[in-house]
Amino acid sequence: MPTPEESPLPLPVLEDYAEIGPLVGILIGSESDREAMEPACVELDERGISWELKVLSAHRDPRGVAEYASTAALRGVRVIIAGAGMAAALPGVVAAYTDLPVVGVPLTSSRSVMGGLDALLAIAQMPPGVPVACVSVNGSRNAAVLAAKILGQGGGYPGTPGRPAAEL
Ligand code: RP5
Repeated sequence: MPTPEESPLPLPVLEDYAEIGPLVGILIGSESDREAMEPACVELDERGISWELKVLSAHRDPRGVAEYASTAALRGVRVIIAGAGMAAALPGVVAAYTDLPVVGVPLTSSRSVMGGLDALLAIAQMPPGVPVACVSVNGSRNAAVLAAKILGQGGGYPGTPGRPAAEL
């Protein structure tokens, strides 16, 4: 049994996440995805919506993805946009770790199958109960527009005190 100091994934201390985060968290599976997500950043900037972008791979850094996704809401993030190519697990894994809405962006790369069909299916074909909103291949601008629309909704999340799920 490892001591807390030896633990490969130390439990987060609440104070570590007390800072106010941006409204939108943008994740990409690789540095090579950055350019394709630029339209989302521009769109959010034009709308005056705060955002952050982090490179976190569901396959290469699953613990990092788990920590980001499970603590994002604590920092004030309200929507997560996740872009990935190929076996694009990132949006789905993020959705597994958070109740925040997740918008997935399937991306093309030089090794994509059928221009990004691989990533499109990987993101859209989520199992019941764990939804990811999926935009078009390389549709990062639409992901930002959708995030803005989500942020524009009032009434809180279903099940929150102001709006019980049973009344929806
Ligand atoms: C995916 O594999 C990434 O999202 C990226 O689109 C693709 C290729 O990644 P690199 O090999 O360029 O890092 O996980």
